[in-house]
Amino acid sequence: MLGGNEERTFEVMNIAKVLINQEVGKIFKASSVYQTAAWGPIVQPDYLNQAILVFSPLPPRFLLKKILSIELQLGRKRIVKYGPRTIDIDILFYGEEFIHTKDLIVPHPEIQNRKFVLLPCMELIPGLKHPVLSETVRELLHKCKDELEVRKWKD
Ligand code: PH2
Ligand code: MG
Ligand code: MG
Repeated sequence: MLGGNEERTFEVMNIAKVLINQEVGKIFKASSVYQTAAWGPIVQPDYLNQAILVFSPLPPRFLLKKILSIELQLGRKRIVKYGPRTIDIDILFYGEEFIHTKDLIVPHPEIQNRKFVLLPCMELIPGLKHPVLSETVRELLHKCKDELEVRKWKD
């Protein structure tokens, strides 16, 4: 999932997709871009979020490394946890695999609590089964109680 809430976010998201295609794997599908109210403890501008479905030959730890390096190339600075950022690239799912290491937990532990994640995923992988919760993305979205606004974004 791509996200960010600074002025250049939309442009940076587009460059991120070019780099992901080149360095991570082919982007097979991309969801609409959504404008989403900021989730979490910090008052900050709305985010743009977009889910992408990538076919990558990379094993998870190399995938993570690549993504972090793309974030850095694009000027990501980690200043405040949950705070504003130009670009954030998160691995939500890795097929239907469960991964739990020191640096990486997949599926992302908060998927089921965030409508800004589930709604874009619904466009790409409604039937994917969450390997820990044993429910599909469609089922998780129907049950999700997050009421923050998520709507399609256009310029
Ligand atoms: N990312 C955050 C904090 N809050 N809210 C939305 N809507 N979208 C995000 O991508 C997001 C957020 C950083 O952890
Ligand atoms: Mg994130
Ligand atoms: Mg992140």
